[in-house]
Amino acid sequence: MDYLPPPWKIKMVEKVNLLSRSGRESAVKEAGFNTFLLKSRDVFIDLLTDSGTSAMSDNQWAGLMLGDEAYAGSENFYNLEKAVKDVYGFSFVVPTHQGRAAEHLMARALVQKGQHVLSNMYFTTSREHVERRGGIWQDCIVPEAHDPQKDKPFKGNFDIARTGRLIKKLGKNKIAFIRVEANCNMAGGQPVSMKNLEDLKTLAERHEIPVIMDATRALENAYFIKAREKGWEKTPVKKILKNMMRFTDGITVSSKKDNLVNIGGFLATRNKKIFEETKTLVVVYEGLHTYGGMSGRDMEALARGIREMVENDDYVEHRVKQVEWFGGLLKEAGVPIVVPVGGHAVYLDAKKFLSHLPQSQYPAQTLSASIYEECAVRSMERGIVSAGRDPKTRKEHGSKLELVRLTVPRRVYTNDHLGFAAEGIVNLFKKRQTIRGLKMTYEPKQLRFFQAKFRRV
Ligand code: PM9
Repeated sequence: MDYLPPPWKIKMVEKVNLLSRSGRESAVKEAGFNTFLLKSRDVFIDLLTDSGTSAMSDNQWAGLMLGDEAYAGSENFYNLEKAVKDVYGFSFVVPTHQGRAAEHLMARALVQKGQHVLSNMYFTTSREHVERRGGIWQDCIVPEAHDPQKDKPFKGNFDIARTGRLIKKLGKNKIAFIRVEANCNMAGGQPVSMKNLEDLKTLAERHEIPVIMDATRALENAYFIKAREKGWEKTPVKKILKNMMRFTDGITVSSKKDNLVNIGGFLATRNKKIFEETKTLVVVYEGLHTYGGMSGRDMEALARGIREMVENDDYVEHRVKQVEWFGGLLKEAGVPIVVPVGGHAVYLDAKKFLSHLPQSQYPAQTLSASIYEECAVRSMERGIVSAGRDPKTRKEHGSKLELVRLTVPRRVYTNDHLGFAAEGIVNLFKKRQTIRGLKMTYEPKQLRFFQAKFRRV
């Protein structure tokens, strides 16, 4: 059978409200046309993010009751440590309250002022922490990643030749670490191949540069390797995931995604020096090294989520295929999306959708606000606003991609919900010429996309 229905059933539900058109217009205006500033109660279908929005299983909820809230040495920490070791293969684990905290510790431990970090493609918070250390970020992703219409299986791959040239030019001492993001978010949720990971590690090892993976969505990446890379078709996703980790020296993880919890994160490594440094730092910035900002019950739900995501391949297969199905509805109707569809989200190509708007009028921000007005569906801008500014020169980083992300939370929405969202977006596409652009009226200094405000041009 080709079609796999959700390998779970619904035990509890949460009511949502559908606000009237005029109610939505006032709500988004009040939010400064920034979907981050909308109130959750005004949103019918929330595709803002897959971060912390998963539905936990009965087994995870049961785990919450077993929280050991001791300040030190909580039983739940050891369960978490064991789950990370079994599933990801790392012996040293530092818990953090969420992903950016793991990035913060890693950047503090590894980056000296003036050093570079080479990445396939930046993530907002990852780059911010490196730049705060005085580091310089360099994207080295394959060129096809910048072309939303190019249908290639591994658009998250590193451009190995360019990376090699940069290492030669800069010298190994000028490079703090290589950061590879699995299922690369800003590129449209695009995976990295096993071969690319292996080539990257070989190159890095030759120059003694550590490779740190952002493994936030490594499970979904592992599924793509199974589905698309020769030689891996018959291997369980659990084994593929562990094999990916062989080509890294450590990982940072926002557990609010793959790991199926509402809060949490960790970093893990096999490198004793990195472990010692980050373990020292965690007590300064997060909490004791056996809780790192999480409660005991949160760590228990996380330990269970990590095991659950790889119990068999059905969960992740359904997850990725549901996102693909949603993208297919839009593509068939002629709506421009990034292809192939990513692991966690469908990305609309706002440059094409609103081709009458210049990038200075924020097409992706505009489209995201208009989708909400049209059908009460919340999405996220992933374009020039998210790209932000260089902290020194204050010049805009700029962005070749101008995307709107429709992110699918895990185990939360049925295909009915996604069908409703697709229908609203297709209707909007038919009247796209009537949509006016935006002007920014308030810009925060850092990570501006979270809080910036706009008005209609
Ligand atoms: N990602 C997302 O919606 C939530 C915040 S939006 C800026 O995609 C990666 C690849 C992420 C990520 C968060 C983080 C930070 C690190 N790496 O949000 O701090 O996608 O847990 O993780 C968001 P935390």
